[in-house]
Amino acid sequence: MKAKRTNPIIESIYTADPAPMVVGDTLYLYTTHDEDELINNFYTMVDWRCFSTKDMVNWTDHGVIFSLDDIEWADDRAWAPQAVERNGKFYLYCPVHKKDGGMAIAVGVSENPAGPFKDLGEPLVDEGDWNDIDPTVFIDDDGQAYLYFGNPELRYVLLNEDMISYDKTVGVVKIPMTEESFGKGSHDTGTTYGEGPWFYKRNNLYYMVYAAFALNQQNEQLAYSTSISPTGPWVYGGVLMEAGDCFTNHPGIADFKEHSYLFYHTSELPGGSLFHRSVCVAEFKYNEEGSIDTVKKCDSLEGIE
Ligand code: FUB
Repeated sequence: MKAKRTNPIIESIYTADPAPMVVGDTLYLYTTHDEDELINNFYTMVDWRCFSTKDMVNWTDHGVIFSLDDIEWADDRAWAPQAVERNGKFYLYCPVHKKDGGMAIAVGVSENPAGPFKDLGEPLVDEGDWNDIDPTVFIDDDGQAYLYFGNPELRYVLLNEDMISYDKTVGVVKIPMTEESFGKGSHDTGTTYGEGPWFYKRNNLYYMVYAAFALNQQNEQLAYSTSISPTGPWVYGGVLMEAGDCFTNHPGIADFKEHSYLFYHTSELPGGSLFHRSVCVAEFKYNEEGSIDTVKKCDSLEGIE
């Protein structure tokens, strides 16, 4: 019988906002970290963590790989990150609260997927508003890298090859927030799109998976949209995961050793709450034409070779 791993996969601390990255035969999982003790009864998050596995059952804890202490210009809200590799270096994109107010996107660089990451020294994206959170990064086959982000609006920049600057002539592009693209919902734009985008390509179809607010629903579900171009127009695809007990959810998708996985978070660990979340994973399959049926939260996952 194959070994199994029960959900939540990380039990030692509260973790959220899972972001997988596959390097060779290893899947690295970057997460945020909900502190046990809350300040002002709000998200209390000061560092980013990394875990890795070769079989989806046994996980190595790499500890703190980047933290607010490493970012001189930031003072709070170590929120949902994503990592990517380019030319042998690893880039970790992270939303943070700036010392002089507002949210911005930081980038840490490392020679090693498990860090430690070194801050650029200044924000990568800083529009001076609160929309600059939850970056998702993808390098297309032609070498162009895209950094999407945002709550309540989905926006993107074209990253330069150095991955630590973007094309200022194009600037920050705002995606039209339409019902055709993101479904009719209850978030500020009138669509379901909320936050936590996850951008990738499979079989020449681009996917945008995100936390979404359905009509008449308080908690976030996961939804997805697709496009035949990396910059849209996006077409709403449907619900990827139903809302649960936790106010937030956050998708992270990876193909690993011929299996497709959706990482998400819940409040399932003992003592769990909207500010004490825990990362889980479910396996799923794509339909032949690329659509994805709603994925059920699951109790446990079978290991792989
Ligand atoms: O974890 C803090 C914030 O809550 C993230 O940035 C959002 O995606 C939501 O999960």
